[in-house]
Amino acid sequence: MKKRQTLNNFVYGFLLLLVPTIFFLMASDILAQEGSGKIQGVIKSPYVKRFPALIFIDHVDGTYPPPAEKVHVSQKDLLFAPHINPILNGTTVDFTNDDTVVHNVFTPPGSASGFNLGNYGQGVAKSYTFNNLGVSTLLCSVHPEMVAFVIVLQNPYYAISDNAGNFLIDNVPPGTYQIKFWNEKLEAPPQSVTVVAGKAETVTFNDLKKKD
Ligand SMILES: [Cu+2]
Repeated sequence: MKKRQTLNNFVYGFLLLLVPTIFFLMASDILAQEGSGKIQGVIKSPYVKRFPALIFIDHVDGTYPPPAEKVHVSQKDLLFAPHINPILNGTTVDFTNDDTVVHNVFTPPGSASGFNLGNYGQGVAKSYTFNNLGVSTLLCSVHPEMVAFVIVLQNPYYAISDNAGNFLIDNVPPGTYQIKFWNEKLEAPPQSVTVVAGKAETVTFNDLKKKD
């Protein structure tokens, strides 16, 4: 008899915890659906398999402070990694030399931010804080084949296309936006999209031109 009572108490206790948990999860799901929408789409070009594209919202109302932690770009095996670096305005990037040879980091004319971190050897890290919106090309004066990109954004709503050219920007506040396309080889005009809470809007980029 006593054993059974203990079991009953356990079951009641479990239900007392479970029921509010279920309601909480349901409510938070509804709130998430009400609060935001998605932008999904595809880039119709064979180039995006080798050269992924960055899809981003030009401007979203609000302020989006940079992360407290630095972003890391490595120079390893004579490559910059990552190759494409979307960051929020004000973000500091640590550039580390993870090779045994000397590297350099500089941005050519036409970049949103102009800097040259000098030449430095293995194990050394140098930092730069990006305060200009737009694209900065990263080059190494020692190895002309090395190239990468930092794209400084106003807001965190962006995506990099996958192998098939698909992309998804999630948790977007409702509103009408300009969707911009950036790719190192291709260009496409911006598109206007209206994001509705709880819905996914589809954007297709098929008007692609090779950059000069
Ligand atoms: Cu180098």
